[in-house]
Amino acid sequence: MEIRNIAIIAHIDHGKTSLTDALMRQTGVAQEGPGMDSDTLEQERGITIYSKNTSVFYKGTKINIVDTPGHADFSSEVERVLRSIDAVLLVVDAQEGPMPQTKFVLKKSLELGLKPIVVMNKIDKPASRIEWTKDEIFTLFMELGANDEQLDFTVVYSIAKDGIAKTDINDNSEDLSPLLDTIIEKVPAASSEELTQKKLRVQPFNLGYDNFMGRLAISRIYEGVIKANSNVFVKKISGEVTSEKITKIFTFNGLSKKEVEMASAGDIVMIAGLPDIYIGETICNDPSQDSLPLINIDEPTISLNFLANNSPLSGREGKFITSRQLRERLKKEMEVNVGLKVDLSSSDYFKVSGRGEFHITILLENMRREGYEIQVSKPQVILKEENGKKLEPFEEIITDIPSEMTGVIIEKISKRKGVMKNMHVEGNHTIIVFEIPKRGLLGYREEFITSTRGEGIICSQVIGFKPYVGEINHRTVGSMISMANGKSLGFSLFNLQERGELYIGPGTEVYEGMVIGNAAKGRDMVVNPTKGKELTNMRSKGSDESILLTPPTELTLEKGLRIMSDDEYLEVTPGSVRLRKQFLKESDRIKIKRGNEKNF
Ligand SMILES: Nc1nc2c(ncn2[C@@H]2O[C@H](COP(=O)(O)OP(=O)(O)OP(=O)(O)O)[C@@H](O)[C@H]2O)c(=O)[nH]1
Ligand SMILES: [Mg+2]
Repeated sequence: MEIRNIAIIAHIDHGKTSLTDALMRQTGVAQEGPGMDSDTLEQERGITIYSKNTSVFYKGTKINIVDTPGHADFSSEVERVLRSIDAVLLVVDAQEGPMPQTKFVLKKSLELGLKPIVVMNKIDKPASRIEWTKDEIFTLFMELGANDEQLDFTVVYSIAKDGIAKTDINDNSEDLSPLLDTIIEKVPAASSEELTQKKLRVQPFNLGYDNFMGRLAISRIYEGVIKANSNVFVKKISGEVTSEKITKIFTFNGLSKKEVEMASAGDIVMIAGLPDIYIGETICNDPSQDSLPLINIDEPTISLNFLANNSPLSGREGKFITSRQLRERLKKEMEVNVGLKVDLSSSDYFKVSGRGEFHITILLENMRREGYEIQVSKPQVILKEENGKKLEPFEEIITDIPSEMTGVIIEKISKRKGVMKNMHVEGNHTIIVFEIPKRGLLGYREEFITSTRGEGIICSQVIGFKPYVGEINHRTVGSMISMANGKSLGFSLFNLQERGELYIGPGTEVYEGMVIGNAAKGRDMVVNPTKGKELTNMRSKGSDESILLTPPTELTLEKGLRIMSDDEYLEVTPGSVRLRKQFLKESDRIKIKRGNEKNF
């Protein structure tokens, strides 16, 4: 059978998964109902977190499709996928036009010599700007140095959510056939008799895990035929060659996988039986064969410590609370979470490094749902040293804001060492591009949303390491810390709410050293949220019932990671997210601070 291998890439939310789901429905491999975003967190958040494979069949051809995540923290995953397919569908929202992620994934595709098919999606949106979007896409191709062949890209228009595509905007179309026909026509065939005749060469580009089968390698067969229960050699990245046995092979079929006895050159398969296999290694028949070119895996950019929860409230909600259980869980995570690194060398804390705050948030959310209790330290940006020079990761950010806010935003971003690269006005909006050290950006999103009153859009993308720009100090609030154990009372919260933003409401269990809010004055303050009104025999006016409390700010995982300060932990349990000081007693904190000053 003929095979085509494609990946669907785009900025977040431009419609990749809707398109993949619609392609599966039209070709009959999936019904209405849950589609590719099958993970619980994906469904709740409405975004793709993990890249996933599927295959559809059309006019006697098998089309292997990889649906990729759009969020910037998972972009390194996209890069790996691009190495293993032959063409990309670049989905672009017909109203928004190209966005930062569009630029990033297109750049990677062009560098790899891929010829994108542009799918202009959401043409049903009343505010869609088809001609404008087309021009913007063309400009972007030019800017990114596309060659003549790449510049001559095909555009297909679509309404992915309704399963409709057309090659001419004025065509009438009821389904996705125009897109499927374009794929068959434009994407090079992956399989051929000649390739199948060659000796086996297979390369994994993604990993999976199954409790019974162990590690799974999602791989492209470049040459030859792979068979279940066969002996193979694995050429490792280190240059070492190991002898292994493949136990099972699966091909993709809609949302499910099909076990097969063999598969041949051009296809994408999932392989079981190789417990130590890793992305970019070469699986072959004969150790003298050449390895396939390596696949780069992007380095993590932030790190933080995970430790067992030792707060006074630990163990109330979780099933797994010891360091040993934490270690086992993190070890398991490393099986599949390719962008993640965990240092297990210490026995009581584990340094976890990842691609961004969101990458870490997803791991924490999964763990708390499984019943873990964890404490984490503040995420720190990972610095690098090259030729004696200190380097740090930089991001490009694009902000789209109402024009009257331009001054405020530029000022705030400059304080965080952001440098303006480009600015243009569109109607009553201004679009500004900055380059900023990732350190400066940490925690900025919350502030951006507040300062634009939710009307601004901000997107970012890591662009690489650049020289360290010196200290950045932008924390403007302190923490409001409880001095007491007990339940918070409305009366005391009423008095405290004027001095900062509270994270708790009345009747919340608190402990000494727990952070219950921020302190607007900029310095930490220790307060007693459990203090009731002094009792007198007299009944006065203004009793507790008439107290008006501002609703507290809910502390989510994301928010907690962003706003916490260096000497705090975020306490994460199945039912709660709390902030606390690492040293719960004020006297200890003072001692530590004095000690630090002495050492200085
Ligand atoms: N109006 C309109 N909305 C669409 C269309 N296609 C998708 N959407 C909506 O756009 C939103 C995002 O769609 P997804 O398919 O999840 O986008 P995605 O690119 O996979 O998103 P990530 O994987 O998170 O990057 C959903 O609410 C869809 O219903 C379309 O053709 N028209
Ligand atoms: Mg998606």
